[in-house]
Amino acid sequence: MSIDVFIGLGSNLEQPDTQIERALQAMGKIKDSNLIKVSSLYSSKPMGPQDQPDYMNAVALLSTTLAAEALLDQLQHIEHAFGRVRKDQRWGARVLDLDILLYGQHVINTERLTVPHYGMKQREFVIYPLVEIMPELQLPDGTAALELQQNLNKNGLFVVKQLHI
Ligand code: 5RU
Ligand code: CA
Ligand code: CA
Repeated sequence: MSIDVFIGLGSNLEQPDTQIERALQAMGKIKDSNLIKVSSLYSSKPMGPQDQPDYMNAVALLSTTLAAEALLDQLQHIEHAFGRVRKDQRWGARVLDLDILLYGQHVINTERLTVPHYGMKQREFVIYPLVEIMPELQLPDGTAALELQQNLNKNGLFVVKQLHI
């Protein structure tokens, strides 16, 4: 049985649009998984520390039979392959960030993984692309994604271009 997983992609260093497109290619090769759908590419103002470049963000739907932590291993491998390095500043600029937003309707709280992603309900750069690809989506707590979107300002968020799987 496969599980629908929503993954958030973010980049604000070294040609972010190219990083996101290449990350999607890499995600398409994850074992025991199929890339089903991807949102448009969005430009967004940095949340958290603001002394960093604007971000490119997108959300993808992956269907997988991998366990959540095995999928996390795959995503972290891709982040490292793209040259992501730990910097001093918390929430600072990065070449690539891949977050598991939702893993089916599962709620996960382990050392390595908090799902649903803890900040997603407040982040326009997550909720707008999520609603774009799955307008009928409900979170495990019963919240409708569309309802969250209606309560979120765009805060400068805009569509840059279409992405292709
Ligand atoms: C605090 C508030 C910290 C919101 C973070 C991204 C946050 C970002 C991203 C944009 C971060 C985590 N801003 N800020 N896109 N990641 N626009 O992917 F998100 S750091
Ligand atoms: Ca993130
Ligand atoms: Ca992350």
